[in-house]
Amino acid sequence: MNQISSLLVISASLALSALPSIAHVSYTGRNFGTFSGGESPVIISNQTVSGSYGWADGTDADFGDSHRLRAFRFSLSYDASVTVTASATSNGGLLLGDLLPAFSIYSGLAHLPPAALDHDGAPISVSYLASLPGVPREGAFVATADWKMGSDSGTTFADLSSFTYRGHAADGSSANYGNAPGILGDNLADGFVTGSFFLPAGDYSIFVGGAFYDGQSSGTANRGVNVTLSVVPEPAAASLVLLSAGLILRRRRA
Ligand SMILES: [Ca+2]
Ligand SMILES: [Ca+2]
Repeated sequence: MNQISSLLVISASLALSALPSIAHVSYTGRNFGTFSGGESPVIISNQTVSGSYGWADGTDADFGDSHRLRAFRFSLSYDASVTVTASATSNGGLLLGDLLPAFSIYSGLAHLPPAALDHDGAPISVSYLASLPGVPREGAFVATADWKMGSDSGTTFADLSSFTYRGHAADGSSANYGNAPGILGDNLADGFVTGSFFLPAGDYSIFVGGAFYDGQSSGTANRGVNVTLSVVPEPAAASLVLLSAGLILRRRRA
């Protein structure tokens, strides 16, 4: 390789590493906030996912590329029933007519700015995935179990972000999401899916992506999606809130 082409290669790899971190796991513009009781449902509109298959691709043995999904976050101040709805949209003409949305919820968050953002290609992510038994992985994302991923700042596996699986919902049926065991479809492939989950207080990530397993042939163009979060305190937590409100009232009267 002559000097000019090595320079070209160096600048090309610099350009790659300088790619904006929006391609990595980021919650910017996708934070539902903290729920402490009584909030109205929150909708985050006009989001996109890349390709129609990202979620389904994470149901198989070689995992999936997290760049094909979008990450959302929320926090619960106490135990609650959480309903997540994902709905395909035209999003300014981006709808290609083939987004069957699916999502998974995990306890835990990716690294947040100003820390470096997590991605599948970070050296610590790659060495972690290589350490797992079984087939080589095509990415770090796992749709129906726990998974881990790190940033370019990570040096040991302890630096990885941990996503502890809490549940999922998928649009359609095995006709679109394939035959991996344990997938809960809504049996109506209509671009709409919803699911409810009892979750303890804590910080959560939602990864939303396409549920069309064989959709890789239709490319990675963006598909539009709206995501809604509705939080209802679990009865035990709700009665605790009422109880403490009652105690405050009694104290005030006294
Ligand atoms: Ca896969
Ligand atoms: Ca549906």
